Amino acid sequence: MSATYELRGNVAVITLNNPPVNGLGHATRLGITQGLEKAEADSAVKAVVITGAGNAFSGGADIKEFGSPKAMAEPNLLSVIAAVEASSKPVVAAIHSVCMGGGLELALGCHYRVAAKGTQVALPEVKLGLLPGAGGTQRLPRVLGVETALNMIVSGEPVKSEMLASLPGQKLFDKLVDGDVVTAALALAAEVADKRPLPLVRNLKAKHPNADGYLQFARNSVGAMSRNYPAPLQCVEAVANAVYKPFDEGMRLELVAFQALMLTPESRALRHVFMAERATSKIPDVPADTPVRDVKKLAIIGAGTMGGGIAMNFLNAGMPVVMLEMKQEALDRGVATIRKNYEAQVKKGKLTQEKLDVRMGLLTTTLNYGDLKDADMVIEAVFEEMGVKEKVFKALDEVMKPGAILASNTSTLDVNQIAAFTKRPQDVIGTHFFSPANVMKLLEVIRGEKTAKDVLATVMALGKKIKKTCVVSGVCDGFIGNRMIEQYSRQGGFLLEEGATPEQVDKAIEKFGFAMGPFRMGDLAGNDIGWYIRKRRYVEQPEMIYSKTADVLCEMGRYGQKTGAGWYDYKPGKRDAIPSKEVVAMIEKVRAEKGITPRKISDQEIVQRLVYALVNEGAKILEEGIALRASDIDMVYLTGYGFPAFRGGPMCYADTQGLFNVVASMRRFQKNPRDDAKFWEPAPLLAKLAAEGKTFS
Ligand code: T1G
Repeated sequence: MSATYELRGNVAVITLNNPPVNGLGHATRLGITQGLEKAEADSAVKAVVITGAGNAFSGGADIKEFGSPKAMAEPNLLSVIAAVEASSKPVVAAIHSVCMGGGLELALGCHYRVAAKGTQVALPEVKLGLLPGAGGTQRLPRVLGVETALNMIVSGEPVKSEMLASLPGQKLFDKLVDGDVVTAALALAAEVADKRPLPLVRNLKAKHPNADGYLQFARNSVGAMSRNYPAPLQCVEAVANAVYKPFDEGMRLELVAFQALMLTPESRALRHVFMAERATSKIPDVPADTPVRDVKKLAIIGAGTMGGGIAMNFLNAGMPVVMLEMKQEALDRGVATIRKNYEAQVKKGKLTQEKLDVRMGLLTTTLNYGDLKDADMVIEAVFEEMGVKEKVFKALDEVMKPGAILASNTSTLDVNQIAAFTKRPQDVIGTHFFSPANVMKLLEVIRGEKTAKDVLATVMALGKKIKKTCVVSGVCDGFIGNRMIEQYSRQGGFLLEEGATPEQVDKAIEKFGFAMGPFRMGDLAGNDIGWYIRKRRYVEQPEMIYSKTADVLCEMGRYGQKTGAGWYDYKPGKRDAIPSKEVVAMIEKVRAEKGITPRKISDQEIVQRLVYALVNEGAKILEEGIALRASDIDMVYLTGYGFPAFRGGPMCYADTQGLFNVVASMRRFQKNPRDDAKFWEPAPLLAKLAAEGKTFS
């Protein structure tokens, strides 16, 4: 049973026991109601305490149950909470560690609540495209006030119990304790055993000194934020009901809204992302308990933008870093940049001066490879050219101690070839950070053919320690993300030749939810980066056709913001993208040279051509075994390329569109008078899944 029952004197203790976070799955809910019935029937029992085993009171409803009949099977969470409220004996919640979602709603149904200091308290449902569906929107405002409750519900962010307990007039916690919360709850239970009437949160009032004004303000500010998915605004309306409507009416409306949101594609996508994020660390042939190597000290080769950004991740985690460059001025520049980045954070109040000093104190520099010998791991972030990598890895092979991990930050080059430069290919791995490396969450962990399992496990654990989303990739040109973005960019160029403008393409995909379209992104990152890669590809993969527009743009010296002009024009010192007549003229010239008569292209076709290009390449990456699972590909795009989370990632989005429909669109694109019709031949895996009516995930 996922909840135990024991008597402690004349108090019944019901302990949720559904590891890892006491998700309120059906068995756990049943365990609670059966415990309450037992306590009700036992005249010796004067009070009840509910708590959670292990490291959580409860992480909320069991997300893994969503979509299955079990999720709403009786006793559903509303029935459990009603049973708690209906108990004739006081029920005290003993809250600790994590009290989230349905777990907090369960606690709010109790008559009393005792919390341990340091407990993470949240109603995070909005992050799943939902709203609290078991009374959270009606009860939390009644114990914390409308403003605090609404902020928690709309943000979904956890708040420490001591912060909430310190709020004037709060009625969420009756006691906040340092020590054992169950002991404190038992003591409170003894105190209130005979006290009547039993306090019910539903009988309190949801208060705000200027409810009308505040709620209107909330509607306006949240409305702007929830442009793309309905949940945040629904949260505001539900909390407004707590102010203006009787409790039971507010509960009824909350349930209607919750059930409607549960069915939205946005919620399905966000729930997919929740599970996808946690699936990335699961590597079929590397068990979770694989022993990892002890990595205490890092060496970083290269003090440029990437090297400096990478170093900051480890300095932030309190790990000493030695940075190596060929010239002292490069080192000085790199260290100064790191210090400047930290100083900017201090200015914004995101970092204390003391922490800045600690982090800078962990950083040392050197011009000599010999000084790296005591590092446990080295990451090279030198120029993206195989000859340079060869020199670096041969030098590292000479000086690094046995068992040290040798990692390359290459973004596309062959990690197997790099490993072969050393006598220890089993210790070589790819760690592809995304710029800015100290900000972007994605870390592609490139597993070479000879990479040892414990090296992979070590790097995955280290990635988690520096708060990265680590996705394992096999070795291919561009790994997962850059290989797919190549097809996305190609389609962008073809769309220009066929009749679209950079602005129309960017606006269409930004309306879909991308933070930035391909052309604004190119101008930001630098159009010359893609130009360099294409020049290499023209030699290595002559069959890969590209639009000429991007090359002509670079030949015009329009590298983007860094040259003051790219796909767009820019006023000096400004970042606002201004449509460029010169670029339009260039595109028209390319069309004329290719004999293409421009046509009107719909936003829908733009979005499909860009996103389905990712899907088709992703399907190939999947069938080649480069990615372990479709949801890993989603995580690469969500955390490295600005794909909108409420769409779930390219593969999830294709599933929601129906793979049959995706393939049908690709067939239509094949009829385009284009020279890349063969690209739109659906990948075999995609065609197979579509024919069988299946999905990627
Ligand atoms: N249900 C099922 N499994 C869960 C879960 C949950 N609510 N929360 C976590 N897990 C699993 C997770 O999949 C992973 O499993 C393991 O626990 C460790 O997670 C009616 C309907 C609680 C702060 O949104 O924020 O209540 O991969 O790696 O870093 O209003 O998990 O090991 O197999 O994240 O220590 C609302 C979501 C649900 C909380 C712990 N609750 N969880 O963080 O561990 S909706 C949430 C978290 C709801 C009601 C509605 C975090 C955590 P595996 P982890 P962590």
